[in-house]
Amino acid sequence: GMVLRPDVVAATIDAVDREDRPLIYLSPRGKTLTQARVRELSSGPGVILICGRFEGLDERVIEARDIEEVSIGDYILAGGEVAAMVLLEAVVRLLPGVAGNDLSLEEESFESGLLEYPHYTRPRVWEGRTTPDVLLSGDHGAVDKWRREKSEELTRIRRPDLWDAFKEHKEQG
Ligand code: 4H3
Repeated sequence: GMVLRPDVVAATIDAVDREDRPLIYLSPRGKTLTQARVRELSSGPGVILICGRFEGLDERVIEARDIEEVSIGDYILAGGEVAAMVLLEAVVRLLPGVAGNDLSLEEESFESGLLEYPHYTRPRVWEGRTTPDVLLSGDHGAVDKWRREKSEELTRIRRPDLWDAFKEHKEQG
């Protein structure tokens, strides 16, 4: 099949002023991107993203330029570009000054290790469905407790893998 030539890819990499930024090749062979890795990348000097098409890069340039392979999940795309945009968006939303980034990041899914609790807004009743009374009670302690319980229940039911990891982590402190 078609493979991108190592000399051409190396010349491209060598023409970039990359300082100490890691070279990341979006590839289904890579370690799956996690929020922990996203957080690390967001606190670093930046990244250089390499996107393949066809059968991707020649193995030798991956070795010679110490390219890290990262996957966004277990599926195949026609090219790495959309995967690169996924990584970019995940990282950029954590940068200081990006809209909403200081408000509630640590209470979101994966930062806590739990899935996010359900959200509600106006109107209080919509198509016969009501917002849970506790959320309108003004009792912040009760609201926090309800959210915590919903997060744990959702995680247990939908993501037993995350739930097991969460419990493991809690036991160790
Ligand atoms: C990344 C890239 C899936 C992912 C990708 C992923 C095409 C890489 C080609 C391109 C190679 C085949 N598919 N899961 N596809 O992150 O250049 O691997």
